[in-house]
Amino acid sequence: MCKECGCGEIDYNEKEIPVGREILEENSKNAVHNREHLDNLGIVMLNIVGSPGAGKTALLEKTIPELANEFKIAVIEGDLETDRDKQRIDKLDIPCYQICTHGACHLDAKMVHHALHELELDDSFDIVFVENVGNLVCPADFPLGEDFRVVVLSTPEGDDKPEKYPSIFYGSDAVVLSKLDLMNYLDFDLDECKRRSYEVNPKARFFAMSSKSGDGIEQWLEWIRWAAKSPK
Ligand SMILES: Nc1nc2c(ncn2[C@@H]2O[C@H](COP(=O)(O)OP(=O)(O)OP(=O)(O)O)[C@@H](O)[C@H]2O)c(=O)[nH]1
Ligand SMILES: [Mg+2]
Repeated sequence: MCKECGCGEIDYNEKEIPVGREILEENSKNAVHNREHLDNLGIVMLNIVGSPGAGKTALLEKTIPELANEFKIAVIEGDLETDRDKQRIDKLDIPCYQICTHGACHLDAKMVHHALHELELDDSFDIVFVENVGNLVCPADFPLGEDFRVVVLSTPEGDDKPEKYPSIFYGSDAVVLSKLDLMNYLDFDLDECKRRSYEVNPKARFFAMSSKSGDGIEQWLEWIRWAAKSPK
């Protein structure tokens, strides 16, 4: 009921906090459980978030072969439908489990818990990459038990995104600016993007790279090597 005029319309200012809070609390508990499970096995988990098409899978396709001699890696893929991303990761010959959310706009810790068990991970593994559902908003509210969250932003999305979607940048440990090879075709200001990212989250490392050409990948790989040995 609308409190402003009593007209019987739904008052969209009313907040149904208890239900939302229960969901988030349940997710937090499951995330803690995932973290304990992985800590016991000595595995570091990275949650890769970003808009649809930002280049998350391409980043994994470029990154994993570079690290395959140093670390044992598994991947959890998240999409609304299809196992297309899993099919791409399968070509790297590493374990991969596809979650289909059938409409949900983000992964939650319970889905990832199930995937971790399906992958039958043991203490021989070092890194699990989770590619979240393409979305620059909702995954920010659903920690999965990861050690690090990485947001992938691509140059065609525009250099203003850290300011416009601050919550996902605020809680991330690293920002990967992808599709650097396309920058000169776009009105994209790299320095401005970096400044905006640091303004929203001074702690997040910023890497500019191209998964196509490989430009800029070395610093990103160095950070992953550090992350793999520095669980939170
Ligand atoms: N030129 C260029 N194209 C890229 C780069 N990275 C990804 N792409 C292209 O961008 C498109 C989307 O890449 P994906 O890796 O599928 O993006 P994604 O974020 O995994 O997409 P969803 O899983 O659907 O959210 C594909 O056509 C890629 O080839 C890059 O660094 N440079
Ligand atoms: Mg993908």
